[in-house]
Amino acid sequence: CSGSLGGDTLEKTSKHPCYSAEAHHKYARMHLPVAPRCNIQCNYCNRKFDCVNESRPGVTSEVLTPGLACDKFVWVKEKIANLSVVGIAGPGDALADWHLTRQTIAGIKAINEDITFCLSTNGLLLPAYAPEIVALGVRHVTVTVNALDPVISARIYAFITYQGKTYTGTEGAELLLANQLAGIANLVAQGVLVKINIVMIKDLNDTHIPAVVKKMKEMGVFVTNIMPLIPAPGSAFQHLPQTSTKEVNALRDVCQLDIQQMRHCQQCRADAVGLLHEDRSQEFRMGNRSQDS
Ligand code: CLF
Ligand code: SF4
Repeated sequence: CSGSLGGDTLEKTSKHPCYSAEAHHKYARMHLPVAPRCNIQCNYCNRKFDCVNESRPGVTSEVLTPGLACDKFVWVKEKIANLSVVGIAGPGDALADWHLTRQTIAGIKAINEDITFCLSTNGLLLPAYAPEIVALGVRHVTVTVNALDPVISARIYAFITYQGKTYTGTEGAELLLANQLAGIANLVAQGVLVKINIVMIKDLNDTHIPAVVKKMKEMGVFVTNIMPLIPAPGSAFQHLPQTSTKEVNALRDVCQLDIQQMRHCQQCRADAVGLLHEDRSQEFRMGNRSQDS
């Protein structure tokens, strides 16, 4: 369905610094860290640190309530005129406490109708919330899909918690993948531009990634973003090597034949503010706000 993917969405995409390589020098994004909890455990993540889905491993400086997030949006928008995107990328999963993410988006929409919203998620709860996400007007969603093969996934995810039950091994991996695929299909069918993040882990999912990319292309996603593993301190993968830029670029070159590759990702913090290559998160801490007048 392209009915909901109107000129408005395309114009917003042209000003989205992650979805448009041209836009990333000109337009800023801000992440609002309103989603601290997660419903799965990736072996590369230590939840005391930011979500590796969308961030480098560093402690998010603050977790905000939806009300404070709206205040922060007003503050940042006043100071950064070219702010085009508000993203929710953890520090946990944007859908694990959906009511917080929903309230934040609804609150900001009431202040500024034109801002573009963006969500990043592991996808476990997409089948449950895709209709609401679309109804809220969100047209840019990132899903991290690290593998299709449940045997490989079982080595990446320690457990999945879903509807009050915890699943491990291939059982958990199959459940996560089924929900990711159903959620992505639902979003694509409703005109949402889906970006797929893939964490490249040497000797684990690296040779499998081209198959993941092909499947995502078949599903109609907009772009795939292969990112290097940054093993978070304290995580199960903390002793694995960080994937090099050279290795990531070589794999992107292979996958580029199937679908466009994002190559300018900065693996941002969950409270990142500014252009992608600048980190103004500390300048815009709510805790510092009283000194900024
Ligand atoms: Fe944030 Fe992610 Fe939206 Fe961008 S980041 S939720 S799509 S607004 Fe961008 Fe940062 Fe890479 Fe993410 S550079 S980590 S891809
Ligand atoms: Fe960490 Fe994000 Fe994985 Fe959750 S989805 S365990 S927050 S990297």
